[in-house]
Amino acid sequence: MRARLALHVSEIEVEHREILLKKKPAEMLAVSPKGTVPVLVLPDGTVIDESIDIMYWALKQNDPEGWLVEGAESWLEQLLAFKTHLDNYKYNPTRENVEAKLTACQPFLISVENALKRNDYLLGRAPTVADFGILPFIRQWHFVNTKQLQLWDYSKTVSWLKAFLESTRFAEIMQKVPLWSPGN
Ligand SMILES: N[C@@H](CCC(=O)N[C@@H](CS)C(=O)NCC(=O)O)C(=O)O
Repeated sequence: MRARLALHVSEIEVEHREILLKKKPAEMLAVSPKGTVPVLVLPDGTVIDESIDIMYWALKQNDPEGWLVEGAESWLEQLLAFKTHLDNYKYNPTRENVEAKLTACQPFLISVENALKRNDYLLGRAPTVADFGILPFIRQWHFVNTKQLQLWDYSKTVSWLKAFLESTRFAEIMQKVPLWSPGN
């Protein structure tokens, strides 16, 4: 989602090959054996297979809305720990220590809420790569735990997320793309 957001704002045309994770095409694994999406293959054969790297690559080509700003990298680094706790929560089939896992997510969410109390976006009055790099994970968190955001009163975070989910850009990147197969 965040790779798509950056490719969208930078107006870089890509051949979008939608795949099924449970049926990864050999063509994808040949260029990126780790088997995660997204994978971007450049015309010269260079492979970029981390979403954050795709964001930065795209924005370095063209950054019409000024998403690349100082301070964004520090937010994106802080996100890593939150993402680990979120994944622990989401993918733990036994649901052991659910509360502890949720609590582990809290410091990052509090930082986000506090930043949004000061400004409309994480780094000021306009959204940047920090907002768009983080929002997809706040969306995931909201889906796995809608109640918690209300319980803890993260009202600024909820409004920020809602505006993102209702934005034209979000609607455009979420448009359904037919599954790719080698013949099409
Ligand atoms: N660090 C990678 C992680 C990407 C990732 O984990 N993607 C998931 C889908 S959202 C995936 O491809 N999982 C592989 C699988 O489910 O087989 C990135 O951000 O690009």
